[in-house]
Amino acid sequence: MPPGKQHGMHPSDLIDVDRLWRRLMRLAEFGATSAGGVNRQALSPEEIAARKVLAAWAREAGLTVLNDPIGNLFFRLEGTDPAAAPVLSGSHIDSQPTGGKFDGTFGVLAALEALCALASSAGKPRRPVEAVAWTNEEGSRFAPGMMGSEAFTGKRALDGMLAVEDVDGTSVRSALARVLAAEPDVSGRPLGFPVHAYVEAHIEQGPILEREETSIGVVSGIQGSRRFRVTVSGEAAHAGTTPRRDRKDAVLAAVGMIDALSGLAGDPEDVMFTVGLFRVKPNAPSVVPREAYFSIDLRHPDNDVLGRLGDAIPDCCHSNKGACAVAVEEIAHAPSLEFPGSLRESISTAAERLGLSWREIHSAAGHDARQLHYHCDSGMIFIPCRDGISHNESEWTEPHHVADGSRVLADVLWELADGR
Ligand code: HGY
Ligand code: MN
Ligand code: MN
Repeated sequence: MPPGKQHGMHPSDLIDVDRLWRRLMRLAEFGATSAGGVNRQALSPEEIAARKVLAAWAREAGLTVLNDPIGNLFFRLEGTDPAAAPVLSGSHIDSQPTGGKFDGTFGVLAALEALCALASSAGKPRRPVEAVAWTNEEGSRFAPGMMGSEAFTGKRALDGMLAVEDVDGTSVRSALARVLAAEPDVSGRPLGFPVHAYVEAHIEQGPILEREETSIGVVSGIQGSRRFRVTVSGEAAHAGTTPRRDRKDAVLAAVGMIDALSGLAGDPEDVMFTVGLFRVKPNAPSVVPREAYFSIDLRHPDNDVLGRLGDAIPDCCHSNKGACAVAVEEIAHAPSLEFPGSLRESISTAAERLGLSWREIHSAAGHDARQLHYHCDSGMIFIPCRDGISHNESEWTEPHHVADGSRVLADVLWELADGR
């Protein structure tokens, strides 16, 4: 019986929107950039500080705070049946280097708000309900991303993740040790446990909901993605004395590869092809580059297209290497997926009961829900964001969208925890 239902109330009635908005703005202070965005990269000092504040808010509401060996952070509300597999909801608090205030953070704080609302009420759900902040969803500092949810679901082994280093040579292992050492008062728990269902609330990171003035996106699925790293090896030489015919210029070779890959990707609208990271060695103006290292982020909703294009990448690089050498490594491959209809229906029914407009929408962005999808019934709730902008310091959404999304989430979590 939802808290207060005997008085015709629903969990969504207990959401404190002002508190949620204040907390979103407070968390944005950790890693705040001068342009109004957030640079709170995974396992950074900024993230350690933000985790402390989240844990304090959770404890204020009487929730139990736990972490696991990859640093996922959980906030648990006990149910009347503590042995039952919990309902889980959350997202991530790590950001891109020039990220926004809401990507990930909205999902973590909306889940925490739902738990605070439920904890403040008289009733208790049958199942425990937990909020989670997954470690390193973005993958901007340590690649690939989604380390927390992949380790939790067993998709990727923890040891391989711990060895990954950032551009300064700091390993996940050492950065993670600092995170866990900073929260001695947090109980540890093993990696992974059975979950009844997972729901993630997130800004759309696209323009559709805002353009159509629709309040809630019921996410039908997530498009597939493949991530590669390419290392082009040439030879350092004097920029003034070395004839171009004798050079092994890694940057010119890389540029040729990227141009050819862009042509391979074909239809500019449909295939998402991005080279977002590009590093040069020795990166000196008067030295012919001996190495170029770049990322490829390839996405498409059709797994066959994703397969065909991704499989063509190594040959395309090799056929454009010229006098250089090239190594192509695929670091992540996540197929396109559809969320179960049952959860989609729970979300749309909750939106309708709250009198909110909704529509089904496919996620072009990746989320931790894509990993949980193979662990338990999973679903996502989108809210509009201004001009569809994200992974950008001007990312924004409105308090009423935050209110709508968190209310739908609270009712869906309660239904999952107390009903089905
Ligand atoms: O890249 C993504 O789709 C996610 O925002 N990390
Ligand atoms: Mn995100
Ligand atoms: Mn993101």
